[in-house]
Amino acid sequence: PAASILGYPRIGRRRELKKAVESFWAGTIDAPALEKAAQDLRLSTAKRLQGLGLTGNGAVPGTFSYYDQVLDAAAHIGAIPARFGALLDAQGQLDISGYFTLARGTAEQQPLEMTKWFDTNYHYLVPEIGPETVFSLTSTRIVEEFSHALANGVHTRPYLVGPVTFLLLSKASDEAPNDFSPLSRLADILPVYADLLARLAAAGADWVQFDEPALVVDQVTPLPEVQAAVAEAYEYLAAVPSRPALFVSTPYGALEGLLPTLAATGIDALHLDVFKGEVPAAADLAALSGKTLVAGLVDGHNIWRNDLASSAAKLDELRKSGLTVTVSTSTSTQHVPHDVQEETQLSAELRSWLAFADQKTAEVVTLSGLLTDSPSVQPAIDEASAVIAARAAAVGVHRTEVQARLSALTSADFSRDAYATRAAVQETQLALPTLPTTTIGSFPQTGEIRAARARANKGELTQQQYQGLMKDEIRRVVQLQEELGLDVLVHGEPERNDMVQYFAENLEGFDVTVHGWVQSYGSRCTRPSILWGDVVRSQPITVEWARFAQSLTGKPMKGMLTGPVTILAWSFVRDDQPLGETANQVALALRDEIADLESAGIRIIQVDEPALRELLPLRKADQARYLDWSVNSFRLATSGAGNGTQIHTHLCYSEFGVVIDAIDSLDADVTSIEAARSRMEVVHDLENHGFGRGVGPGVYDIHSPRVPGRAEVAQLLETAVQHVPARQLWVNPDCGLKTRGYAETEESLRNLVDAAREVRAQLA
Ligand code: THG
Ligand code: ZN
Repeated sequence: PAASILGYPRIGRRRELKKAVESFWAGTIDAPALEKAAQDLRLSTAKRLQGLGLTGNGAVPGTFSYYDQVLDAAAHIGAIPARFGALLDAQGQLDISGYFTLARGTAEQQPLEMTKWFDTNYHYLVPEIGPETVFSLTSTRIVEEFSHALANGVHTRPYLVGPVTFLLLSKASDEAPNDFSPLSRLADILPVYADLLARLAAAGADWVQFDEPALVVDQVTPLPEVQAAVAEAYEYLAAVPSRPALFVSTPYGALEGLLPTLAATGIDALHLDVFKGEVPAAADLAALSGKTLVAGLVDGHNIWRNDLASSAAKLDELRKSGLTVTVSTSTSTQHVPHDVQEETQLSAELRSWLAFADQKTAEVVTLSGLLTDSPSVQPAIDEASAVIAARAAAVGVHRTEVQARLSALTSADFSRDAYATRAAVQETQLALPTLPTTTIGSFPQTGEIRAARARANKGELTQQQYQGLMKDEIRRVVQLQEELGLDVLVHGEPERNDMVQYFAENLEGFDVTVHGWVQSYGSRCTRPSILWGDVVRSQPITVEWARFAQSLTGKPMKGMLTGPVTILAWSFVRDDQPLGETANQVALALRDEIADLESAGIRIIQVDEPALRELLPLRKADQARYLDWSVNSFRLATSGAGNGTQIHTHLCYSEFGVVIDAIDSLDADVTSIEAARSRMEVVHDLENHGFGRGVGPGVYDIHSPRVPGRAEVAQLLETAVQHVPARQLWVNPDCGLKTRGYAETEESLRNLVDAAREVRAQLA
């Protein structure tokens, strides 16, 4: 079909799927009711997409998922770790409960590990593959979904993560030998993919989409091995005697070295991301002769209205190749909300700049009109150009006072006095014990807190009543910490809905959505803020809360801010200037906030950057430049602090080896990091690197309700002091406590404080 999209949001316009899945987990609906809800959602989605103009056979993608697309591939081909025992039914099939077991674990078994999907905020489940994995067709869900849609008048294009990406994203199972590579099992999974192809053909499917995004990123596996795998996989699948046409998609960047490899196979259509990637050279395009080239022109990852004129120019260039060209999105639109028209609280002006999934579908359909030289396209192109020009000139997009401040910056604004100088002042002023104890910032967000916020938003509580309730909560949290004997306290952040949205709501240049939910993982969603204009802090944001919390205790109270990189990473960010420039604008707002916190008597200020590792570019060649601007923005935010102000930062996710130089360059006085799940492995990275500042490797995993014992925490600390000098070490959980309950939080922190005291005594 001339127009198609790679994928569509699955969660539902009103998060219908989230609600159905969570009801099923809670036991309030049964499997048939869940399936009915899913069917209704799939069908209404398919009809909507048809209505938007995706009409040909195979134009509507079959990208529904109950939880995750990588898990779906594992569920279809039998990649079920042995540690889960017998999950299959008598027919050798994985039912919906077994499927969720892999995603959520059991009392005995950890779920599959979760990790980030390319450079997005979506998280997938990591399959575990070993020599022992027995591959077989353990689900035919995509065939059934195709048949159901067809019976209801929509000829969809079934979707599965392709075999090469599937194996490249997998990890070796617990049973596998050290040198095992999941890719070595390629020949064993291909027959299962082939079986699925035959069944899809028998069901009447004209097309199938295999998603191969792993081919656009630099892999640990050497390129020749990846090339060989791609050639083997797609020659094999193309040779399946009765099959749908093969559509291979390569979203999230330029395909580069693997384009000729795919071109040499018998696939029928190749999708290229020509939004983020480039239009390939003529010689590369020539190699695709006989195939359809699917041009991913419309960005599936960010929310800005497409520059149709620029897309039309790319399309023109591609059509010069003489290939059959069709139009699509650069990636699945699962990364953006459903429909901008739902956001009636946004100004009509801002809405006109945006395109969510429905608007992107319409853009694809519009651009496909160029393929038939339809005269009706030009007015749409002109309109898009006019809107983009209007956006550039709109009030608030470029503000002279912000520009002036940025251009006046000098290198002095990016650095503090030497760490040793600062540390000496801080040591005297703060007078903390060895192995000081603290928490990352948030305390449990109880049902009462959420209910109070909901009532305040509905106008059922006055702002004063709401703030009163939050202050009560802060009092309780401070008192609890005093009782537990923690050394550096936090206020617990009850007043914040989300660590990014809270700042977005309090800064100019941002807007937030009401229905703009985007799936983060499984049934969990976030509502990314929209960063559209130059950033200005018109008044202090956190200062009164911090001042109040500090007034309740003689111990140091940490001021809590979210860093510029994380604010960018978890928002939809303007595309009309370099990210580094936008980050520096946010940094200046935070710099002012830090100055105000200092004036309010706050002596320790934490600037969280959990997303620092997350935004690292996929191609190695782009990484240095990213680390440069991201580190600089953090330094700009924090370098105005006086020597006596201790700057903390917190980073989530492991793999510190990769970014430890960057962490060092942040020049924070104290850095807390996730380490509990990796059993303190991070201390080796710190030791090898010679990390010289304060550091708090997390001593327990907050992602699980399990309470760590005192002895267990003490042992982790004993390990830590063997590799990192005790005077540098801090004791803290490995992340915020927002998602935990109070009972386990209290017990865990008690053990943490006791363990710190025990090891402190040993050291003395
Ligand atoms: N905030 C924002 N973005 C994020 C995270 C965050 N991106 C990455 C990471 N954290 C994703 N992790 C989560 C964890 C929990 C939830 C969502 C993403 C979650 N969401 C609630 C839900 O779907 O029910 C909705 C929360 C709400 O009501 O606001 O629990 O922390 N910006
Ligand atoms: Zn964290």
